[in-house]
Amino acid sequence: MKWLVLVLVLFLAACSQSTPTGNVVADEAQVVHVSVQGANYVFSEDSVDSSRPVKLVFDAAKLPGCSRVVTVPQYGAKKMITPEDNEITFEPLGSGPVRVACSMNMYTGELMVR
Ligand SMILES: [Cu+2]
Repeated sequence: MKWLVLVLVLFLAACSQSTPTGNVVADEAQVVHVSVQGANYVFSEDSVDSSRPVKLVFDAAKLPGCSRVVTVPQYGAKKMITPEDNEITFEPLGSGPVRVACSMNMYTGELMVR
């Protein structure tokens, strides 16, 4: 009888492991690191996928002057980047370039969404 219980327990354990626990991977944000070179925002990825959220992580130490005041106009985002608060997350509404600019439009960049 004991072996039957053991088999049952192992069977149930195997079942619970193969049961999906939610679409975690699909909802996981794509992390893109952002710094400034010259007058441009430079992204660590050439492009991102339109099906998942995008998390822009700014390197606060590499944002000169007003490039710290970042806007993502298409997604209504504006943030003063600090070392403690350096992320902007958005969910792509479709494919195409997403513009990133400082609030005065001196520093600009485009991240391609595919
Ligand atoms: Cu500016």
